[in-house]
Amino acid sequence: SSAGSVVTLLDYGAGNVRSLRNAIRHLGFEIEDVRTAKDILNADRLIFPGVGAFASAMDVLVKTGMAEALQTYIKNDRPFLGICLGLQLLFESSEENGPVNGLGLIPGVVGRFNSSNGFRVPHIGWNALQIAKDSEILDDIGDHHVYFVHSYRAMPSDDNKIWISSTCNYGNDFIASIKRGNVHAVQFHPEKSGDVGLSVLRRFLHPKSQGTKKPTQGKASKLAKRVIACLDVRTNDKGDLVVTKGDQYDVREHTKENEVRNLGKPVELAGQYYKDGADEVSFLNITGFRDFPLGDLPMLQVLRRTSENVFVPLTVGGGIRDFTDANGRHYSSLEVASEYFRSGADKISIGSDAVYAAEEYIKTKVKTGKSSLEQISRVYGNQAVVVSIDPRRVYLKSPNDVQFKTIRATKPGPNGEEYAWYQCTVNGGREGRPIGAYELAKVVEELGAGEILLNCIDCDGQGKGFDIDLIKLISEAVSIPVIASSGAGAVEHFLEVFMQTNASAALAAGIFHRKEVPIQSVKGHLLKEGIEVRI
Ligand code: 1PR
Repeated sequence: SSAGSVVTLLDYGAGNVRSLRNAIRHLGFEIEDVRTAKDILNADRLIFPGVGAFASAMDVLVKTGMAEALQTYIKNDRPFLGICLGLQLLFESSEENGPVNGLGLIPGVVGRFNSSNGFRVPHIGWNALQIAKDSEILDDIGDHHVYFVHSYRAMPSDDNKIWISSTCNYGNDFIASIKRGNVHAVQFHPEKSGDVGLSVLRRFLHPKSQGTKKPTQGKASKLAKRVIACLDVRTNDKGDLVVTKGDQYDVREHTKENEVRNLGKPVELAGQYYKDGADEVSFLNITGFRDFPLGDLPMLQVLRRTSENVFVPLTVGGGIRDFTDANGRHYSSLEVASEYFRSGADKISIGSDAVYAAEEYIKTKVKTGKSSLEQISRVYGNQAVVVSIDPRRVYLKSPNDVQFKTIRATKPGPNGEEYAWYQCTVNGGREGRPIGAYELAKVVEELGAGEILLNCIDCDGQGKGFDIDLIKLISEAVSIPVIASSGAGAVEHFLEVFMQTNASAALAAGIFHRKEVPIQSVKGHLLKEGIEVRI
């Protein structure tokens, strides 16, 4: 490889760095991995994507001598780009499981977002920046949105002012990027921020050759509402992995052959939705409850191939649980999740196994730390763990008919019932469980979920709109972000869910697969009605 087209990457193996590798390769660069502290000192250009928790990252850096090498490298003003935790580690200390000392290069303490006043934590999603000073790498951003996912942040102060190149507001102003000489760091994820994110990486990799633009001042921005495209994936009867779509979770055609409905190929559709402006893409391996995903390698292949070209966050769910195969080999849920992360997922989503964990916790009131939910969020952080809820509406004559949280139904039931509760199901809606969506949501937040994907079996595939009663109930019950899902049939339904509930994102499948409503029309409509979206 010719000098100048190589970038050194410091990856200590704690999460999904595949997307960053893909983005760097996409921009025509080769990657050299740091193996020892010396490789840091010898780098021409170093990227440090911090993943995982602050304390464990510092631990590795100190033990390997890399902490000292990084301090020297940065003090010598060598070209550096830190991402996310790679920004936070430059500060004096962090409150994350701490206080824990950082590299101490920038004055300040990294603290947790305060989830009061309706600001949900983690901060997940797209925000615009307030540019504080000229910082070559941000020149193309202007008022475009970039993608954040974090619960901790560094705050601006008089002591660190000279480092700050942009801030972002989420409840309070926090530091979105720093620049001093050749040293850059960003709290957002350029590798997950679409084209504008890639331009940040490009400007870091090719300094000066880009021509300088006068950076435009970003507008004051709220967290944008996200529009997510969801791909339900399974093997059809011929053995091909297809994107399918159910009608109240029934994915088979009502023909004599009764075949699995086939709406396209997963990698191609995901790539299309990225181009169309989806803020996120989710894959749900809908038969994961019976087909173990590590046996089902095509799904991992789908993730690997998708992450080569799709530079927005990817979530994958289905089959995350402990498993013993026919030969008696045991796999932990953490191994399944790790394999998904290594293959390019940014978040994993847990359905059935989270229901069992919540039931157990309600019964025993003991956090064992052993559930898939607890283990994965401890290792990868709660921002990486989504719980998918698959409830079914059950009408009641009186709110006292069940021990679960009920709502007064906006539309009465078939026999004039005025109340309803939302019963959780497992195994793709096949089995109802003795727990409500409300109870589940509260418990999984406590057990470490960072986000809730809220489906509704009654509305799924019906195109009549989201279940507003349900989404209101859950989004008011928790302080983590809630993704509204099931039932979108028109652009107005997205507006309705954002106007009437506290949902942070809205997900749809059928209308996008059948090309009835393009993603851009959804966003155009929201924008016109005054809802902030990423364009
Ligand atoms: O239980 O951890 O193995 O996870 C299984 C996952 O697969 C869960 O997230 C569960 O929601 C999902 N799943 C299981 N069976 C089905 C099915 O459809 N038969 N799909 C299924 C869930 C719901 C949404 C759908 C929206 C929007 N699909 O993903 O995309 O309802 O659809 P629409 O816009 O067309 O109305 P585990």
